Amino acid sequence: MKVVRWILGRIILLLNFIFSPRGVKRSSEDQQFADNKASQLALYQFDACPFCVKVRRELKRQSIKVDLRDAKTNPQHRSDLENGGGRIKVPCLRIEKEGETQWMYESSDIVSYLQKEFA
Ligand SMILES: N[C@@H](CCC(=O)N[C@@H](CS)C(=O)NCC(=O)O)C(=O)O
Repeated sequence: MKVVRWILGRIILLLNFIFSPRGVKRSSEDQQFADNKASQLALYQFDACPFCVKVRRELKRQSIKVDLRDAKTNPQHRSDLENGGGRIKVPCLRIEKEGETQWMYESSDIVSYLQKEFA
C-alpha cells in the first residue's frame, strides 16, 4: 500500500510539473504589494499530497511565493502544525494578520482565500 501511494505521489508530481499553470503577470508595484502580503503566509504541506499540489498550483497561478513547510519530514514544522492548528492535516495555511494567527485547513477554502486576496 505504501509503495502504491508512493508511485501515485510521483505521478501527481510529474503531471503537476508537465502541466504547470502560468502565473499572472503584475506591474512591479503590484507584485511588491502581493509579495508583502504573501510574506504573512506559510503553507504546511506534504510534497506529494494531491490537495497540497492543488494549493501550490493556485500559488503558482497567483505568482506568489509562500513559505512551504513540510510537515511530513520536518519534525519542527510537524509539531508547530499540531500545536498551532490542532491537528496534523495538510494542506494548512498559517495566516498572520494584525498580530493574530489563523490556521486554515481544507484545500478548497485555502484556494478561495488566495483568490479573494490575490486575484
Ligand atoms: N479535504 C481535505 C483533505 C486533506 C487530506 O486528506 N490530507 C491528507 C494528506 S493527502 C492528510 O493530511 N492526512 C493526514 C495524515 O496523513 O497524517 C482537503 O481538501 O484539504
